[in-house]
Amino acid sequence: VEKLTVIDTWLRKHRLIYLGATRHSFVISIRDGTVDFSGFKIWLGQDYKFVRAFVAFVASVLIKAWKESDESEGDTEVILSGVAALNDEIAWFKKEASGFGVQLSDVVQEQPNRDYCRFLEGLMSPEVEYTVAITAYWGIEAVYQDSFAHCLEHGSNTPSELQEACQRWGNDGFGQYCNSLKNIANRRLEKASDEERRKAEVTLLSVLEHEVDFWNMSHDGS
Ligand code: HMH
Repeated sequence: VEKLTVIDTWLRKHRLIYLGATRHSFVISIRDGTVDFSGFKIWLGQDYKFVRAFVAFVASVLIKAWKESDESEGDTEVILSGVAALNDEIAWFKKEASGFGVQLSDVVQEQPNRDYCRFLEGLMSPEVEYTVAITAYWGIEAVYQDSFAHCLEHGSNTPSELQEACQRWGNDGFGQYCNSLKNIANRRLEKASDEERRKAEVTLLSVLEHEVDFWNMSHDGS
């Protein structure tokens, strides 16, 4: 019997919390085609603001990887490709916003988004271990990958206007990217102290909570 990785153990232990973030009612409404386009536009504007802070966070993870002289040469390349992808992502947000008539310069960051960005800022501190930061990075990406892939699965009824957004995070290539992040995080977590592992677990749970609050901005009620 194969031993479960640290992350797979956590995903079992916190399954309902994980599903709360990846099968949120907003995501389900995209998948079943009942989504309110005004909610999608809110998400678009808010996520654009989030991604700008996320770029700085991913850059901070890159610095942490670089500072670990062991084994992390492959890690820095994986993280760098993530930074490069975010460059395209920002261009995509601008194009998508203009298509949906969302004026990005007018978007005011809502409180849950501010709270999430503040949380990321905390993780950028040099005091936060690489293992904790890379686990958070994986979690943040995995929630979008899992959520949007669900909107593309056989039997989904995602509106054609939203297909491109779902493809952006739901495609197989991005799924493989998330898997490389997961492998890095697992490798580090296996070697980490109990205390560091606990910190990473708590941080992952905070990520999932912030993701739920983020979806709630576009789909309040439930
Ligand atoms: C809120 N979580 C949020 N926005 C994103 N763009 C990502 C995760 C990236 O996957």
